[in-house]
Amino acid sequence: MNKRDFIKTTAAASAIVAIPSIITSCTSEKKGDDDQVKNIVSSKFEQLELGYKYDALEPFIDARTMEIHYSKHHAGYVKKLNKAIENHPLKGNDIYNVLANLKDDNNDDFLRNNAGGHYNHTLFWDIMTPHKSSSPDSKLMEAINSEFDSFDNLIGAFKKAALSVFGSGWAWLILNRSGKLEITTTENQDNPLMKNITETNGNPILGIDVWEHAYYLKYQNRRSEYIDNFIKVINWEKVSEKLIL
Ligand code: MN3
Repeated sequence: MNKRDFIKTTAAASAIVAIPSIITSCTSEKKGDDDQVKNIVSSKFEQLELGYKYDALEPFIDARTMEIHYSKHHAGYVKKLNKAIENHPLKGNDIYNVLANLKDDNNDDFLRNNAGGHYNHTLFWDIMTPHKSSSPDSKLMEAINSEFDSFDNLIGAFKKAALSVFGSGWAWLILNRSGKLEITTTENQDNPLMKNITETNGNPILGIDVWEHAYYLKYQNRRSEYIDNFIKVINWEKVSEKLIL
């Protein structure tokens, strides 16, 4: 089996079980010696700290947008997620299991919007950086060349997808269930981990928020310019780490 076939064969399985380390949303805590066996699980989802200051991505993403986006929008999703999960059968699961088991059913809408909102934004903060020198590692570059022929083609296709989202949503670069890179889009706060809901499934390694709240203060209706500038702050080292083959 050559390397490429090996990657294809193994990635389909690992894509399902691999748990990227970006979210520690379910904390296990031991409640004293007597309860150690029980390993009480608290279903409290928490917002991770931003790895840089609000103004760190200037002039590409402005400080005011970052502050409102992180401290109001994302914080709001986390608060509502904790409320939504409280009386839901999926209580006690980590975010990946929650997303994977959501149903396309009105009863799950409140949890769906807020679990998606939490996961999506956690990924979004993580894959941006003030340091502009990053580039895909050799493994990711090989996968990009294999599926898109070139890095420039990938960027072009990603931008086109991000522009195509009608209304609020996200564009993604994912490792799909066949172990291949694929670009896809979702509405609202859906994402490709919601396998019962979205048509295209897989593990996101890159995502762009194209809700107006992500860019309107600085860019107004100029989504294209926002996308170009987002691309300039992508943390390709982090994106490369998320490609678990
Ligand atoms: Mn947002």
